[in-house]
Order: sequence, then structure tokens, then C-alpha cells
Amino acid sequence: MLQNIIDELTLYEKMVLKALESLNYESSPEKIAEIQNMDIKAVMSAAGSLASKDLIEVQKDVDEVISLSNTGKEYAEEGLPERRILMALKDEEVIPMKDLGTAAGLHPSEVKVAIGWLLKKKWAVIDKGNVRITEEGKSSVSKEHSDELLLDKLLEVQKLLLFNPSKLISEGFNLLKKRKGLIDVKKESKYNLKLTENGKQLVEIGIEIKEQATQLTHEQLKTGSWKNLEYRSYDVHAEHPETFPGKMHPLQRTIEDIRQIFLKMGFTESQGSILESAFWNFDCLFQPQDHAAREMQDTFYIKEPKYVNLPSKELVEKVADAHENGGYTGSEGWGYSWDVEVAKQSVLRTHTTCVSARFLAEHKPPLKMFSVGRVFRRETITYKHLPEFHQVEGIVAADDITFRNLLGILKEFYHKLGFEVRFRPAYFPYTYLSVECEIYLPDKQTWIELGGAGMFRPEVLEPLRIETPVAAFGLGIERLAMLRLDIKDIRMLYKSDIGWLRHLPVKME
Ligand code: FA5
Repeated sequence: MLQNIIDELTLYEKMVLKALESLNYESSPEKIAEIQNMDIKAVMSAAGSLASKDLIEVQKDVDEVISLSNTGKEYAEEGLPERRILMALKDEEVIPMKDLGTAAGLHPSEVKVAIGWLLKKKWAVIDKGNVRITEEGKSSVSKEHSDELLLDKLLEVQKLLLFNPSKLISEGFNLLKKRKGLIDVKKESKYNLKLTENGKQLVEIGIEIKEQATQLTHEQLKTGSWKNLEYRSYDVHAEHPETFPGKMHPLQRTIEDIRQIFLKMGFTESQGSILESAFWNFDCLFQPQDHAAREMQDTFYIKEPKYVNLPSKELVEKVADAHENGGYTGSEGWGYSWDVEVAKQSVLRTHTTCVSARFLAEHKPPLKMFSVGRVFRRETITYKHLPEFHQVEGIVAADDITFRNLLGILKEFYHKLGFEVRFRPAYFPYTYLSVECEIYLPDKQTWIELGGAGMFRPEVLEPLRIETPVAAFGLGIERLAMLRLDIKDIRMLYKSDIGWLRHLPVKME
């Protein structure tokens, strides 16, 4: 185990461990860099990875470091301005204020500050426009003040750590920091590397430093000499940063997978618009004008535009006949007076079956068409209901198409997505026979309805002049996505929960 760890160490890591072994298990990185002839950056980077393997401990101390600024250096060399006045006073004892600059060789801008410090240090007093040396001043002529001593020291050693300073340094620093721009204060980090118990055990086993191959040359590969080189072992179980590659949203992924299935089954793709006339959404599908699904509480009616143009007069009249008396279908129709104004109303489509109706008005069988799109219903939101969701709609029309073909297509479709569905007899105004496809939800111990299907009724087909049987289906996509993603609530698909999205597989089974 420990040998494995040694084998996986880089050359630099081994060098740092070796150095620490020889330095009594602890050292500064600078010292290690020196004895191993390494770059300090290489030492620090190796130290970082050794610390992450718990082989060494990196201790960090942040210290304040002081040094002289340019002005500070000048004063250290030539003396502080108040010292220069004191030296002039030493001979004269009294100097008129106005002559101070000249007598001490100071720039006029320095004089005021210098007098301030002269008085503060009690080296002189001001007496009727004259500056007079004090006894304290006289005794200070040959004795440096703490700030001057610190200036001298800094001139000599260039920088000093403020950590645990001597009384003299701290006194001097307190005075000098009151003056602008004499002292620079910086923070400096100091590191100490120390072997941990694990690190010590490792070096006791013995670390051998051998040149390791990092990049193979063309030559080494060609001649086979790579076989005799030393390599560093890799830990394939090492922790690695998690990566979250960009991917399609799972709902969109499901839509794309559904499209691929139908395209591969030879269906043509069609599209409709989400703003539809009640005519195509309901009337053309033989849905009576007083049908419950048309009520305001189930369907979104649009204010602007309130009405939509209807198709040819001929088709509208045939649909009206089918509703009123069955037209030429042999049916009695619904037996009420059909209102064109109701059919003109614009709605947000409540299902994608309107795309199938439009497609049949424009194409002659044989045909296979599918369409994916959003639909809208005034629904109360629940774990399986949304007011806005997607459906995939499809029709297959040909002379020999039967209800059994329809069941076969649906079975095959769900099977391709990995589901086994059961069929239950159902009712839709526009189909006969009609079914619903369902799948079992073990968690909720209930069957969930995935889609509706059936054979379009003559009352739908005759006005559209379709003479072959038409198998039709409309399937919910969000409910399918729920099952595929194993989520218990349909709302999750619209939540933008980044944590959940990140951990989904890039490709769904
Ligand atoms: C229809 O929409 C029919 N037009 C389907 C059809 C087409 C039948 C062609 C015959 C021929 P239904 O209202 O049952 O049927 O909706 C179909 C599917 O849409 C449902 O099985 C369900 O999976 C999904 N669905 C319905 N309402 C919602 C909702 N509020 N939220 C999420 N999914 C829904």
C-alpha cells in the first residue's frame, strides 16, 4: 500500500520528501529548493500535492515586513529634518524662525513639519519668533532617537519583520508611521513544510529517485526502448474533479428521441401553429360545439385575434353538415344547428390532433405523418398535469390500415423507448374504435395514461375527402419523460434544478 503511494509520486514530490528526511522532517521551501537545486515554484507545487495526500503539512505564517521608501532612505542617510535643525542649533543656540531653512539646509516645505517634531521631541522651544535649543536638545546632539535608530537599522538590513518586535523597533516604528511616506509596510507569507506521520512512514521505507519517462519520443517508440524506461504508476482511483458536460435538456432529449423513432419508422414530420381556429381544433374533429372540452374553463380562448380565417367554403359546409345531420356519412350527426361564428374563434390548441386534420386536408393517402408540439389546457397543476405540455401526434392512412395496425405501431413505439403499455377501451368524439395506452406506476400503485388513439370516424374523414381508413394517435411527452427519468412529479421537468440536470446521464437509455 505504502509502496504504491511511493510509486505514484512525481519526481519533484520524491525530491521534497527526501530533502525533508535529511532536514529533520521539517524545513522552509527555500531551504529545500536550495539543497535539491529546484525552482521554488516546483517545491511549492510538489508541497501542495504532498499535502493533499496527507504526507506533509504546510504551515503558513503571514508577517508584516517593513522597509524604507525612497524618502525614508534619503532621511536615513542625511538625517531627519529636525535632527538637521538641532545640529544647526548646537552652534547657534538661537536661530530666528525665518532663517531656519537656510541654517539647516532644508527645503521651505520641510521646515514646518521639522519644527513640529523639534517641539514634540522637546529639543527646542519657540521664543518670540526665535527657536531656542533646550537642555534635552543639547543632550540629544550625540544621542539618536528611536525613530532614527530604526532608520539606520533599515538602511543596513533593508527589511525587518514586524513579528514580535523589540521595544526599540516598536517605538521607532510608532513614530515613523506617523510621517507620510517614509516606511513601506507589506504582508509576506512564510511557509514551513513538515512531514506528517504518514510521510515519516513513507520515507522510512526508502524513496529512490530515478529518472522517469514523462513524454515518449517517436524514436523510443520505434526502437522499443520505451520498454526499459522507468514510469510513474497512476492511481486510477484517484479523486478527480467532477465535470458536467453540456447536454440537451432531458425533455428536449426525449422529444429528439421520439422524432428519431418516427423518422426511422418512415413517418413524415409536419408542424402546425399553437394559435388555431376552433374549426381545426374541434369542429373538423367532429367535436360538438357544446362539448365540455370546449368550455372556457378547459380551453384558452384568445382575445387578440379573436377570430381566425376558415378554410374553403366547401370544407366548412361539409363539416357543418356532418355535425348537423351526418352529411354523406350514413351517420345522423349531432343533430343541432352548427354555428360558423363558434368555429372561427381562435384558441391555443388543446391537442396536436388539429395538425393531423390539416395534413389530411392537404395530402392524399397513403401517408404516415407525425408532429410534435406544445398544447395548452386550463388544468389544475398536479404531479401529472401541466397547463402547457407537449404531445406527439401521428396518423397512418392507407387502404389496408386496421385498428390492429394502430395497436402494433403504438406497441412498437413504446417498446423502442423501453416501455410495455397496456390498452384500455376509450372514447374520443373523432375516433371509433378508440383506446388509451397506459403504463403502471409502481410507486403510486396506479396506471398512468400516456396517450389516446383510434381510427378516425367517417364524420371526420368524409368532409376531408379521405377514402381510406386512418389510424390516429396523440401521446403525452412529459409523462413519458417522467417515466424515463424516474421522477415522481411532472413539474420537475420545468424546474431548472441545476443539481438534478447536471447529474443526469448525457444519453438516456
Ligand atoms: C388527446 O389529446 C387526443 N387528442 C389524443 C388522440 C389523438 C386520440 C388522435 C385519438 C386520436 P388526451 O386528452 O387523453 O387525448 O391527451 C393525450 C395525452 O396527453 C394524455 O394521455 C397524457 O399523456 C397527456 N396529457 C393530457 N393532459 C395533460 C396534462 N395536463 N399535463 C400533461 N400531460 C397531459
